[in-house]
Amino acid sequence: MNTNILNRDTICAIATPHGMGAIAVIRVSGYDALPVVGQLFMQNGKPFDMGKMVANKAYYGHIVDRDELLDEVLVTFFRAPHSFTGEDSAEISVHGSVFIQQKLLHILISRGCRMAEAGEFTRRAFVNRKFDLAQAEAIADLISSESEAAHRVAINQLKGGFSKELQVMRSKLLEMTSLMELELDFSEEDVEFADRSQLKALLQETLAHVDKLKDSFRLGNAIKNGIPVAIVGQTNTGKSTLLNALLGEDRAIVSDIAGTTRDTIEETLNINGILYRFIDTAGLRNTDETIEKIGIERSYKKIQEATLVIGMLDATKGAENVLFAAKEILEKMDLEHQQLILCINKVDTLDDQGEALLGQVRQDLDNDDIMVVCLSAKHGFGLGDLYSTLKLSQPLASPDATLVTNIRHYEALLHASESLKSVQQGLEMNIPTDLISQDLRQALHYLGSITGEITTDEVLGSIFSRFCIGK
Ligand SMILES: Nc1nc2c(ncn2[C@@H]2O[C@H](COP(=O)(O)OP(=O)(O)OP(=O)(O)O)[C@@H](O)[C@H]2O)c(=O)[nH]1
Ligand SMILES: [Mg+2]
Repeated sequence: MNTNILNRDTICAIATPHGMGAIAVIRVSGYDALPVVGQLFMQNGKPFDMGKMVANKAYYGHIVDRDELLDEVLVTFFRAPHSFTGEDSAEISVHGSVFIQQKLLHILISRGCRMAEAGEFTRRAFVNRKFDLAQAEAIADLISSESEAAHRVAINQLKGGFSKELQVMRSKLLEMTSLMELELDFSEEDVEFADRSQLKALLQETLAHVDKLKDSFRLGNAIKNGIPVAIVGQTNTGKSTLLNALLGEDRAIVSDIAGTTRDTIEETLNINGILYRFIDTAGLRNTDETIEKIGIERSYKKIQEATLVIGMLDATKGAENVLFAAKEILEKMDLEHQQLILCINKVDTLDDQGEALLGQVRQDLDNDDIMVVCLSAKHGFGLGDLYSTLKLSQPLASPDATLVTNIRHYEALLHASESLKSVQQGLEMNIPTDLISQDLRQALHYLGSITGEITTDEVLGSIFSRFCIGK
């Protein structure tokens, strides 16, 4: 039985990556999924008996259309509501020829199915309450996760931890709002059902929680897309050499001509399960050259956007220059939100004075939050120290902490936070209950929009259109 009576279309799509593979999986879901696939499926030369079909079991057989054998396949049938979409569905594993995949789609369409739209399987699952919107988005994140950390964040969201936190907050606020709105019905009588001091305490607690989730976006987003690490410093300090050494390939041009790198170069690298986005930048110096100036502006912007900054210093320039250059980078940073790793590069040229220089820099900066390492990017010396320092400085939250990774969620939390602040102010200023309850309703609306308790077709359309076809 189909649980979603509003949508009786049966949809089909290739669920595996496009192109040739060992096998490919075609998904069919909707009202006629079982009879349509059942009619094409044969076992031992006989039509498959759908009356005896056991759900969730893989059957070996053949797809035959009008007496023509298409392929040897495995078919799994699912009965609503026990399927991914919550509808009757089938998954057909065929050999991964592009021809077979396309032909099977054509056959399914000729028998009344239609091609699924992007994200339609997941959208149907959401409509059939298999999971909420935040969990549906977590599936997309899970599929695209490129590192252990991104995977962990997505799987936590899929398990529903984030949704549960939001639900608890919403139900407490909803209870308060209902009590306040009840007062409006008795406005003549000047009664107070919602205890104001209790409401203030609840607001404080909820606002702190919302703000914590909102602030986790910076880290959540960095984990999902790679922690941005800007490699900055004066010209010729060895920034591009370091990028190449980290990547193990000649990605950026290296030369002893100052001002070699004009534009930023970004590459991602997975180090011990964490995805980093290393950004090589144009060297900082005073110049009248127009293009180089634009490049340097970009370098400053990258410093500000980065979670981690690697400040490259040239050991051959002497202690005074090294300290000056370090401070120049520091000035552009916000150490409350960003971390700095200073790399004293080219120590291979220094005989034994590397350690002394290191000590001097540490002493002069007198800041334990700034890490300093000695390096020879050219010869690969000290890279191990840099990896360990990166690991130490990586702004990782505890494994169970909820991290917001989705910009839509972030914006909803931002609005919810603003509405809750208005409620707080309203209470302080004793403004009328109906205005306060309006702000509370706004906050509830924004929190509810994350999990999809409150949503419009337009919002759903824009979310699911970003999924691939077959998801
Ligand atoms: N001796 C020594 N030379 C190095 C080291 N790292 C880089 N160099 C040299 O320093 C010069 C400049 O290196 P780059 O990597 O191009 O420097 P950069 O900081 O990217 O320079 P710009 O792009 O001009 O800002 C090259 O000749 C490198 O070979 C090192 O660890 N030791
Ligand atoms: Mg360079």
